[in-house]
Amino acid sequence: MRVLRARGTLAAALSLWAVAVHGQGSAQIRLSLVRGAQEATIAVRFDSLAAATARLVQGWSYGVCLGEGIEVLEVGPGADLAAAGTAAVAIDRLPGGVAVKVTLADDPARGLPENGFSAWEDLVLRYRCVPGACMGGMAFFCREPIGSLAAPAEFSAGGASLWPERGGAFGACGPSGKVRVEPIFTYEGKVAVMLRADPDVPRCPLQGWSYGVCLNGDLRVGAMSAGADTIVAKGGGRPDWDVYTLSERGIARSVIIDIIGPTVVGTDRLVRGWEDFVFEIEGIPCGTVRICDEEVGDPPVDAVWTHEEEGLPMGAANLGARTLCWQRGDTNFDGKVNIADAVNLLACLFGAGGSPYCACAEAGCRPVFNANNDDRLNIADSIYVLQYIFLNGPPPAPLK
Ligand SMILES: [Ca+2]
Ligand SMILES: [Ca+2]
Repeated sequence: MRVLRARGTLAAALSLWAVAVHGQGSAQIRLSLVRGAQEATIAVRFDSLAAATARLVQGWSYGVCLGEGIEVLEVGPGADLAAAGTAAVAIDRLPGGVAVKVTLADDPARGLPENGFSAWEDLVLRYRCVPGACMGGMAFFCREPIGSLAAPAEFSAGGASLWPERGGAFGACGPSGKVRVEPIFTYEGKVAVMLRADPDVPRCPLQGWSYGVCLNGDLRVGAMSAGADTIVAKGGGRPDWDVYTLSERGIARSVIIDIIGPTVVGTDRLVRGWEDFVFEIEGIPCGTVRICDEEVGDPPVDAVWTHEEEGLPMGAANLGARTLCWQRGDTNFDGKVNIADAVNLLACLFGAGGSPYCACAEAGCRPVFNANNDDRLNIADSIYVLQYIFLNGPPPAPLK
């Protein structure tokens, strides 16, 4: 379980920080909520964990709890449960979710081996988002029993109860599906993390957010700072909680606009693009910057939006990535050396203002622009690129 840990007087305020809490149990089997194969479906999946023993499972029960913004249209057994054939399946649709009870066998000598579940699809829910729903579209395994069928989540094996590990809270509606967090390479040679919403995003007042920045490859982080939009998020000033911590594998970033007051940011504001966080890259980078929901930073944080004391997972599809591999001559940083780079180089040398990336030539990207690897930036660099492309000239030298 990952939480944003806090001490002292901040602790109470930070209880606002609702993270996706993963259930605890005897953990031989993991339950997950995942995006289904078809649009607007949620699948319940089981996987055996590596240490599982081969007890026989006679059945299971669980509840899937759903926020108000999600409306269930249809619910039925998943592919593996349907194929199990002999199972007695009871599914109860309730106002707050769906309760499920499955009996595979009454005899403890029969059943499915506990270590035999691998991406077992148990249940599929088809849903729609209630128009304008904000954070209500969250789906998760219930922490308390719902209806008459389901324990919070339980497997029975040989008369004993197994408490599975529950994970995968699912943001089905609200900003989770409509707002991306993406790293972009800026013209100054830095990486900026932008929050970007679709134009039809539901209007959600967000109290804050957190995410990880996972770094792979040869990327060294220099100075870090809050982004241009976040530093004025609280009535023109900095948010109350505005933290970034660097560890070996990446950066943990978290923001709470207003710990005790009403200041929030609407998702509609994110449609224009919101610069949340900026960091410099040192040296000549080659690697991937990936927004992530993993154990990076100290303390690590989950990738969530916060709204009215709830936390909604951002969802893997909304976490962007950017590969950044500088190469000599690739003056527009798109990973290829072609005529556009020669034109861009000329624009930087002679254009009125030139390309936006010209600023980078003055701010640490000079080796990229110095295509012929001499000690000057001039028209010869552009010609060198053109000769390479059109006249079988030698390629720009490696940067290292
Ligand atoms: Ca290029
Ligand atoms: Ca040169």
